Parts: sequence; C-alpha cells; structure tokens
Amino acid sequence: MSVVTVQTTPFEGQKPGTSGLRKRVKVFSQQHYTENFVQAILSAIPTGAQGSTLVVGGDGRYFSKPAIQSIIRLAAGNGVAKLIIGQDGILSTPAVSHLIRKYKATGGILLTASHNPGGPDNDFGIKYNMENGGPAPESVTDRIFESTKTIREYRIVEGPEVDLSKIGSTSFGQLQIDIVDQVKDYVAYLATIFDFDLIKNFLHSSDFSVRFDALHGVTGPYGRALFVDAFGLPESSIQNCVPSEDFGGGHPDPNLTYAKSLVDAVEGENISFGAASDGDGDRNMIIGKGAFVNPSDSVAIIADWAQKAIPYFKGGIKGLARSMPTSGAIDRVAKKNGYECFEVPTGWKFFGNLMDAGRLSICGEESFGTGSDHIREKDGLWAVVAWLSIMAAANAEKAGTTVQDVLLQHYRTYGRNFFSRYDYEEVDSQGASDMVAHLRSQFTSADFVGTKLGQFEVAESGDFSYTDPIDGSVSKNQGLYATFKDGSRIIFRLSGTGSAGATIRLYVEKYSNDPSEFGADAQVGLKPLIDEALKISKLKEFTGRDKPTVITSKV
Ligand code: G16
Repeated sequence: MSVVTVQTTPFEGQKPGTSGLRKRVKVFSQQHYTENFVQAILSAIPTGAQGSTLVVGGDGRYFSKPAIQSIIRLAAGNGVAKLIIGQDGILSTPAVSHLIRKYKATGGILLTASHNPGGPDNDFGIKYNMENGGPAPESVTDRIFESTKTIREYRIVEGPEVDLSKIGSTSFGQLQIDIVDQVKDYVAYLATIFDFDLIKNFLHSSDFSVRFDALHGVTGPYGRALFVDAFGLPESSIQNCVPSEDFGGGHPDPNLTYAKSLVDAVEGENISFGAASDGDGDRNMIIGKGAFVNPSDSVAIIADWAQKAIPYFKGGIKGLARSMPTSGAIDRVAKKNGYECFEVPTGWKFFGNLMDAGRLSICGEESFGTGSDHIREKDGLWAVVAWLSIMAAANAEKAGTTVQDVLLQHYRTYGRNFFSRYDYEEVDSQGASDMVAHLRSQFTSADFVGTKLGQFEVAESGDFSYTDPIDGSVSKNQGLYATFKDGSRIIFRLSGTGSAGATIRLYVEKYSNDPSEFGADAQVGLKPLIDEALKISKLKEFTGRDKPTVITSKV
C-alpha cells in the first residue's frame, strides 16, 4: 500500500466554531470536503501527525461511517502510527477524552454535531482534541482554518474498508488500528470517582425512582451499563437508549423543549429523579418531580456538595469556574468556601489550561454542560451520577429529601440566581449581525453606563474579553453584557455551534436573597429584564422573530 497524493481546492467556511466544524451532512459529503478538513487537522497537530496515536469516535450519527473510513485512509497517508477507534466508530465525547488521557494518545478526532439533529438532511461535525483530552485551543483551530484556506492536496493510502465491528487489533498498511469497547473503560473510570455501592444501596433502600433518557444518542449503552448493570435498576429506569443515526428523528438536546417526553414521564409517573444527555453525551439535564435544575445552579450545587458526597473530591477542591453567561451561583459557593473562581468565555476548551495547571476542579456552563478535571470535556453521565451521589448524601442526612428540597436548601444558604436563556435559532445571518452591531455600539460606549433601561441602571457593560491566566492568550468579542446596579445582567451572543443561519442567545440573570421568592417561576421574576433586553436589542425589528425557539428556565 503506497501513499497517494490527491489534488484538491479549498472550500470556504471551514472555520471551527465553539466546538469544531459543524455543517449539514450535504456539505460534508461533497467530494474532498471531509478529506480537506481532516488533512487540515492532521497538518495542524502541534507535534506532527507522523508517528502519532489518535483516538477516533463519535456519536454514531449519519455520515460517521464513511467519515471514519476517510480518516483511516488519511491517517495512513500522513504517517499516523496508531488509531484507537470505538467499536462501530462510536464513543461518547467524554469517553474519547478519557481514552486520550488513559492511553496517552497524541489527540483525538471526534465525529459529532453534539445536540444538533442527525440524518441525511441534518448535521455532522468534526473536531480535534489535544493530548490533554480537551478541545483544541484557538491557536490550533486557527491553524486548522488557515490550512483549509490554502490546501491544494491531501495524502491518503488506498485500501479496503476496515471492519469496525470487531474489537481487537488490525492494520491498514503501516497503520495499526485498535478497535475498543465503547463503554467499558469509561464506566470503570466513573467507578473510581464515585461510590457506586453507596448509590446502589440508596436506590435500593428507598423509594427514590430514576429515569434516564439518552434521547437516542450515544449514551444509551453507557446509561444501560450504569443504571441497569451497575446500579441494578429495572429496565424502566432508562428510555430512548438505543442509539440511532438520526436520533429517532428527534433533537438530541437535553432541555425542557426537546426532552419533553422525559419531563412528562417524571411528572406523570411520579418519578423522583429524571436525567437526560445529548447526542454525544457531554451535556446533561437534571430534573425532579416539579423541579428543574437550572444548569447554572447544578454546577454550583455539585461544587457545594462535592467534598461530602463524591470520593474523587475528598482531598479538596482546587478551584471552580464557569463560562461568562452562566449565572454567578457558583461564584457564591467559591466565595463562601475560599476557592478560586474563574469566568471564561463560552466553550469548554477554555477550562482545560486551568485544569492542567491544577487550579480548577469543577466547572460548568449554562448550556447544560457540567464537569470536572477527571477529563477535559464536560461529561453528561458524570453530572448525573454526581447528582445521584448528592441525593444519596442528602437522604442519608434526612430521608425523603427530594431534588426540589436540595434546590431550596441551596437557595436558603446562598440566595437564588434566577437565570434564563432565550434562543432564536436559524435566524437570518445578516439580521443577526446587524442586531449585534447595533447592540455593540451601545454596550461598548462609555455613555451607556449610568443610563436606565426601565427600572435597571447600567453599572457596567462591554464586549467580554478573556486573558487566559496560564498562557496569556487573549480571546476578544465573546459576548455583549450589561450588568445593572441591582446585580442583574443581560447578555447577547451569537452561538458558535449552529450549522445554518445564525442563532441568537439572550441570557438574563437576577439575584434574590428573599426566601419568599425562592420557589418562584424564573420567567416571572425575569420578565422585566427580558422585556428591556428585547427592547434595546430591537431583536424583532432586526430578525422578524417575536418569540424564541427554546427557553431555558423552570418547568
Ligand atoms: C459546545 C461547547 C460549549 C458551549 C456550547 C454552546 O457544546 O462545548 O462549551 O457552551 O457549545 O455554544 P454556543 O453558545 O456557541 O452554541 P456542545 O455540547 O455543542 O459541544
């Protein structure tokens, strides 16, 4: 088998977004499109592709199979020494991160568009992760993008399709390929982080019931291995746990809109604890009967209970962090406990340096991402098992404690950061960027501070910029924010994960330490702020939209 050089021409728009390149399958399936991007990744590996070991896997969505065969040919053509591939090409994003670290690989190529729908008419995605197991930083994604703009050829080795269904070692020319179990290593790792026996005992000695929904995504087999096999729960504790290439025609995004069947089941069947995960398994949603755990609260509560409830953290917490639009609930936990706390731009890649430097243990994002330094990706099932650990610990203190009780207990200690996010998906790109320009001119003007939006007086505003405390790199224009005198905030950002048009995100936050408000519906308390945000942005005038596609808030 010899290396063949294939002539190609650059494609426009192969710029990695918040988390890799996400486009419609129809775009990826154009001749040379996927090959160009993968060649650009291989050319951008800081230590070179030659002799490297890469982990390859994804959520199994439509187009994964031909993409993996292309990656094999390109890896062989670029002198990669070894590929570690999940059986049938399937690995959750957290599992890839874990395998990169466990096998000390050079990096990994992940095939997923995360929570975006799959199938021939929907989305596919490719991203590169580094040797620490985390998403490539901007310095590397910029190199990938530069390379896609000038690429003229890529190198492959031609050969027969590799059978990915059998676990074991095989080869493709000089390239060694190890096909590995999708679930085993990851679940074994979780068992070292949490006390599985304690969780199991709690679940079997109480009437606390659980329902996990994989939304037909990659976590189905992982969910089964955990809830049914490890914790001994009945089949009825899991739903939608058979992965499908198009996620059963659904939208594998664990929120109140797209995981509605879970919400209905928890309410209708009187289930104590519901959890869902997204297409590639890095996001999570936690609910209880009558309770929605806002992701911003979720990470704060996990941080608050971690040392008490999760063996991995018994030795201490190094620091906490959140993305900028995430509510400040976790900051309050950090303050009370004397932990360092960081505010980074949206994107999990920004947490990695802090973890590698030993300054960050637990972090999260409002976008249903929660995780810790056990890997370098957010981790949906980790968050679910963290919550089960908390519920076990809380019930050990007081039998019968519900998810709602844990929330209220947290608010009584720290006050409540009401938070909501409005998403306007697939809006006209021009309208969205005009709206952002209109807002930027106001939010970055010195005169804006002191003005009043209704009852809210602007205390501080700008376009968020972040200087990485470890390597000094600067990321600018990460979101337009206005903080008001009473501590509340509004933020506007364009999403970096959509595949068509633009997605506008509006984030609103308000703090209250008035116990009579703790049980309130987030929407009610936030309405005046939301109204002001919509007014100043002229969102309706610029986009024609008068209501959001998705709202993140209380049930
Ligand atoms: C990705 C990133 C997250 C980010 C989220 C939303 O998640 O890893 O860090 O918060 O996108 O980003 P945006 O607001 O730009 O759409 P995932 O689960 O899609 O990989």
